[in-house]
Amino acid sequence: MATFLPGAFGAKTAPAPAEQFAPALQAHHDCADRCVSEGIAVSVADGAKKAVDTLQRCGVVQLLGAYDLSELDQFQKAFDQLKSREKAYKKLLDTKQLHDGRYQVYLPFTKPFSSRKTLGVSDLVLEVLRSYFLASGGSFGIDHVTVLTSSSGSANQSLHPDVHYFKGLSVSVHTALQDVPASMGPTFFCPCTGESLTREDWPPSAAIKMTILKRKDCLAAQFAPSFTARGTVTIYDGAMFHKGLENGSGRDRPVLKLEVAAEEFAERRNYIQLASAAAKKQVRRFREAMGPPYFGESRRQDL
Ligand SMILES: O=C(O)CCC(=O)C(=O)O
Repeated sequence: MATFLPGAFGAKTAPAPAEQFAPALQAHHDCADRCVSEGIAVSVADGAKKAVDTLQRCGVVQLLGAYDLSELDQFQKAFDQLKSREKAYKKLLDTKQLHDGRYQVYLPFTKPFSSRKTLGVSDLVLEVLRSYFLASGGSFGIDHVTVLTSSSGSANQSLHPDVHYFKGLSVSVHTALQDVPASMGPTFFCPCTGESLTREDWPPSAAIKMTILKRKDCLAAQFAPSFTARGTVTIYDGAMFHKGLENGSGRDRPVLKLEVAAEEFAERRNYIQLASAAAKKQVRRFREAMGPPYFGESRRQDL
């Protein structure tokens, strides 16, 4: 890549001098240091503004107590029922797309899964998504929803973004279905990464991305929560670098994984191309019900 890029801009183009990126690199370090030292957890009482600020700054935020635990019990009951219907469950199972011991099951568009709150999108989470997607035009809707399991013994993943494009196009909303201690291998993040949508910030953010890909490691401070309580909702931008850590706990780590995309990005990305016909059918139904411009909701007047 290093030899290809200068050629792409013409044979005589000189590479950008390293000092040109020095202030942006310092800003990246400062940003990651702050996210790690202050943490990325926001309580429901702190409100949407703090959550949006953390998501915009760090690329990730954890909302504590954002999912009502009695509703989560209902979710778990319905999911256990789905698992017991072996034939239906198998049709929705995807063992191809995820790596290193992880697999996922697409949820059917049936009650209670067909309610946005059941998917982890409380009014607070909806407000956070609305504010976050404003930077990329304001329109957003569901891409797909699964339960992702990092099974016991799952290996460390390599660092990756979920989408190889700009920030603000795809967001993951992960609800912990069980308490996740460090031994279960939580998701690890390189805060403040992902290519910037703004013209001035794009060159250094792309340079940081290339450097991380080459090093296979964060360039600045890194973050993995030491404990994530059941019902915690973690929201992160799909363009940021992250990886699932090794699950050496002896128990599976299931997460309700909802991906939300800007405008028609879900169609363009086509994440579901490897999914079964049954899974694709359910995803279409979710997209019809919770698609752009506002996750299938008419916007409240007071927002
Ligand atoms: O296991 C995790 O925490 C993250 C999984 C992930 O990022 C992936 O499979 O792409």
